[in-house]
Amino acid sequence: MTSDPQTRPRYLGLPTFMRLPYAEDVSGADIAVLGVPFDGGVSNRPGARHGPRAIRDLSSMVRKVNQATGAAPFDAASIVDGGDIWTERVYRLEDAHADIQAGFAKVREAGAVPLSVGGDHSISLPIMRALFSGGPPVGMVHIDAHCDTADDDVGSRFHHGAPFSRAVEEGLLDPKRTAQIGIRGALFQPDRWKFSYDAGMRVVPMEEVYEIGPKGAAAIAHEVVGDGPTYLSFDIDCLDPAFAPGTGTPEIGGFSTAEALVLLRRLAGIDFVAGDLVEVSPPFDSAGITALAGANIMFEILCLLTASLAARRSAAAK
Ligand SMILES: [Mn+2]
Repeated sequence: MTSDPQTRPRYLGLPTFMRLPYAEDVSGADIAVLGVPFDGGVSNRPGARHGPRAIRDLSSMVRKVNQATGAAPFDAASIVDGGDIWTERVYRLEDAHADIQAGFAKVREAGAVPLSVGGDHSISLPIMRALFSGGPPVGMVHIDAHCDTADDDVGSRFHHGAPFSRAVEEGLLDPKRTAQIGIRGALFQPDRWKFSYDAGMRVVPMEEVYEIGPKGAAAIAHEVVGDGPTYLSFDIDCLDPAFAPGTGTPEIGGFSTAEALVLLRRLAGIDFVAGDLVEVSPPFDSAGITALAGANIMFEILCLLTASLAARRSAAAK
């Protein structure tokens, strides 16, 4: 965060994510927050391409210190707004994904930890390709109303309901170290998320969360991902539509924002190596409710990424 609002009002100037300095070249930064304004993988209601811009605007509300945990990510790490990773080939899903992958390959090369702001959930696949190809498959805490492990929908295997089946098939994601939390909603087929169960992912349906609470769900996540490198994927539709109306595939009976904060804060200690926040769709939003939730959840994810980075550095120094 570049400026103290006591000397420079928060509404002033061009809105970057959380008023961070903009850096076209992210080398030298510990963490880069990046917009991915692409929603060509949406199965029904579009608009998430406008997510990064709306979240940049509302994120000027975010402050420096996490009152609940004491974390101060902007003091603990060098964090920049790396701008948007975008594609010129927006009309062809696979080509657009290739462009997104190329953009994140540069981020990997620069050595910055990315926090990506979508965009629809299909972007997680090219991001994972760029970050994890050639290495061991990563674990994942995935918070969402949907498992997103479907297969072909109207002729595509790369839509926003399928990134994680593809990521497993491509050896990027370890299903046995994957927890999917908040799953709910009616289905087209009873075995819609068969891939998750067959592959050994730990699916935590919302019904289970009602029983064990967000603390219990976080405990399961810790158990499933263990100590290894882990990706955090947060789909804003995990929240109840009362708290996040601005999304493409809302499902009733979800997390309140307060419960999501409890869940995220309880994930501290996991070795998060990158994260994304997806599916904020401003055209369906009201009064910026969803973008504001997204901006604050980004802040929580930054707190987690910063702590993980510090833990890795102190382990490496020993
Ligand atoms: Mn999703």
